[in-house]
Amino acid sequence: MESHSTETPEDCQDLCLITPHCFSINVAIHSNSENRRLCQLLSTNKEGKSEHFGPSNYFNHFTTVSGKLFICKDSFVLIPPRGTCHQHSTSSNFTCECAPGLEGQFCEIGGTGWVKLNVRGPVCIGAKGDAFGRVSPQFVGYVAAIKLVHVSGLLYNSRNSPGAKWGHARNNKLGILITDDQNQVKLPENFTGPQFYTMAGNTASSPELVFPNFTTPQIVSTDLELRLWYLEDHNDISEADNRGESCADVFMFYV
Ligand SMILES: [Ca+2]
Ligand SMILES: [Ca+2]
Repeated sequence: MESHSTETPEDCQDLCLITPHCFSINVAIHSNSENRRLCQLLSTNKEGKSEHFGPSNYFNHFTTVSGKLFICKDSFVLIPPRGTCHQHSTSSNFTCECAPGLEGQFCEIGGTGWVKLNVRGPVCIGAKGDAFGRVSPQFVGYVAAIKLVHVSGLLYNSRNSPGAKWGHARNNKLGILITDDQNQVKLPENFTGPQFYTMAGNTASSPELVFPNFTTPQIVSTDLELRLWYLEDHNDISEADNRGESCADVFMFYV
């Protein structure tokens, strides 16, 4: 289907994941002199056309399970980021430690629906001083929505204002922004700022803040860093009189 050269088998897998109709890959066992390996993207898998696949001295063949997991059929199993698998030293069996929310021998079960991102306690969003919270996906997949479930704390947007979970207590508008690691706003979609905003189904005091169904599901990987900001802190506008923090569990909806 297509040939590329990549540094690692994982890079080749990532290419396959974002290429429509790619169901399996061949990755050269040996790197070339520039430390790169031939990476072939294939539109079929071993089960589909087995006569084309046999043990090879040149390639490791990886195939997808449930469209998300890669398994090396001919030697060992692996694949972060859904889990890490270790072959037993005394047999050809192996054990996989799965990412949170996943299970199965190959970590192939689960990973759809709401999956919690923060595994070491809630993520806290401060009100000033660039006190954003950080969170990253636990595994690769397509994500269609994100939600925050309030755990504790309130944000105060001025000295005398009452507190709110997600924004402005007096007008009940929302003030949580989700950005990338360059502080570019990704959610809410079509955010124009700098004002507090509204989003159907949510208020500043809702138990949950749901950024619903993105226009297009986004592929996410474990090296993605999302930042959760209070709007005034992100914009560096009127933050000096702010106080408090809001702590939440963060979930992504995998499809
Ligand atoms: Ca700031
Ligand atoms: Ca303020």
